[in-house]
Amino acid sequence: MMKKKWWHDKTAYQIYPKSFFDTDGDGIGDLPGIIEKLDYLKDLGVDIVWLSPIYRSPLADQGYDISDYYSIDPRFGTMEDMERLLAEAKKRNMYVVMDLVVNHCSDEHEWFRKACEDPEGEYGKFFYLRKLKKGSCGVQAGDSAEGRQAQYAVSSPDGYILPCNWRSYFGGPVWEKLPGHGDWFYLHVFHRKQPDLNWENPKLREEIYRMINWWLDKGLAGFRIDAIINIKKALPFRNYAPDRADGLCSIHRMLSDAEGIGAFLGELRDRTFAPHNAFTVGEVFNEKEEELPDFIGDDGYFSTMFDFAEAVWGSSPEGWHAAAQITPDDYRACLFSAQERVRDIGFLSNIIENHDEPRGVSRYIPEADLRGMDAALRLTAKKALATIYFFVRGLPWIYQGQEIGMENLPLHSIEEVDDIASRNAWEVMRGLGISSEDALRAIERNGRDNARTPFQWTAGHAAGFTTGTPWLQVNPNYRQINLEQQAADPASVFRHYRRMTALRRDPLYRETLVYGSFEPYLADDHNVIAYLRRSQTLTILVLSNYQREDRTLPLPADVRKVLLDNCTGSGSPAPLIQDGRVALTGYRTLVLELAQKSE
Ligand code: TEU
Repeated sequence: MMKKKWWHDKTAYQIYPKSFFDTDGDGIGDLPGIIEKLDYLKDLGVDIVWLSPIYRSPLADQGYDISDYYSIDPRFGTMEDMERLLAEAKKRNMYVVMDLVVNHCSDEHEWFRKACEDPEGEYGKFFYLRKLKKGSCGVQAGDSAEGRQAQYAVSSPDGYILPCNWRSYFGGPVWEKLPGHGDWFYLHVFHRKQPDLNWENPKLREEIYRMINWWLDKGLAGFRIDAIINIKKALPFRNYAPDRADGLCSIHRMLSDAEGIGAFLGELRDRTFAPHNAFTVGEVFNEKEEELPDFIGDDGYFSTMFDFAEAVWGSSPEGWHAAAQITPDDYRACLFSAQERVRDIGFLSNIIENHDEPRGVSRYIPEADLRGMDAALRLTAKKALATIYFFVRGLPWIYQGQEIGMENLPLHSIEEVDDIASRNAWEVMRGLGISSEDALRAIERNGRDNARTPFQWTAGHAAGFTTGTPWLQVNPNYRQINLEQQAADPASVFRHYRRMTALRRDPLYRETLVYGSFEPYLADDHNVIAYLRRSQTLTILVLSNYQREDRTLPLPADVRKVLLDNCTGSGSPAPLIQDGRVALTGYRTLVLELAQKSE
């Protein structure tokens, strides 16, 4: 039995500050806006709030490129605002975690500026810098290891042979010329304005720990930890067989070779998080199977980590145009395999979307279904998805706007797109000859702007997000989808989320919903997504007819009580339960308390 932790029975929420609520009319969300909305979040049933980065930044990657870890970017507010937010959250028994972005910093950080001044000095060693030579690439030097290395080598546009042929997550080689130098280059696995920090250097690690402790001493409850698996590179730098015509290979290929990240993560935990009993959630892709207990076990590197099984399903190394669209059965398989994988090792953090992903309702409800639905069925389907992910074992996260069923943003031209990942995907697809129409559709389905359009508070100007001009366009559906309208509608997605958080907190059911076992039900039944949560005293069944067609489904035991019905408030008749079966209309989803087996 895992050790009980203070955060296990909580509900968490991710705020993307730039698009949450703007109080000074500059079209950018800010800290005073978050403070103003704390009561809204409390009423929704939120306990833990993660803020995407608000540190000083040039916003080359929307704040995931930090130029000063110790200050708040003036666009979002001041350190006084931050301290006020911490105090106001505390008054409401809410917990604030910030984004910890330490695989890289901004190229405008003073460390990097000093590295440019003296690449061989102390700050040059905070990064991966290499003095390179010109030469010819692709030389065939036999099939020796060196030969293969040589044959995959790539060079910079001006002929310098690069230390490795890895491709940045945002496209192109991971090596960029060091500003002010002709033959010095620096590594960046993300954007060229995000130079990687050299975690092999203990002096760099000490600086990072000092900063983390400074923030934890301020009263932060913990951190969401950005891209952390990338801090351990497979060294020395080596080439891998290219996986595209650009001669480069995916970072994931290198990460599968990287060994020993635990030394860094264990030291990080022991020097910062553990002494503060901090809550931490790792953004971890590519972890190795055997590492799971080390990552999120009782004394793991992190308290929890996100389940990305559903988010990464169907992605293709070729590009966004080749990504497969997930079906309900695929979604169920991902959800269940993630639960099976973690079992009693620890707690996953469960999501249907975040600031890097498309809107969950546009991804996990089949596009054909969603398009053909009338408004009522659309609502039912959104609440079905909400119920299914919310009650699996682990910590449920709501991403801003998810609670009102915000949808993907329709696009008419690449000019509308802000996201650097989407713009890179556009170049890749167009370079492969994909039509601009198909490339734009692929960006609509996969782009990060989908989750970054302003929160839709009202049907008024700019959806009530700002009195000015929003930094990114508001989704044109804001008159149909906004909080003000949904708060007054008992059948709305918002009111359903509020019922879900209330059920999770209900003293009668909390123990079972938090610590109960997870047991798939009807796991092979096409378009049915159902599972049991069992404790010593209670059995709860989550049962979803996840399709448009009606279904009558068998029940594993007598029903004692309908705890939640995604058609509440919609005028639909109560579900017909008789002879051990339940009749469910399209996307009807129920949470049922069942008679215990012994009864
Ligand atoms: O993302 C890490 C990451 O690797 C994936 O989310 C994905 O590869 C990336 O979003 C590109 O599509 C984190 C942050 O969540 C993301 O917003 C940042 O862009 C990235 O790290 C760099 O800090």
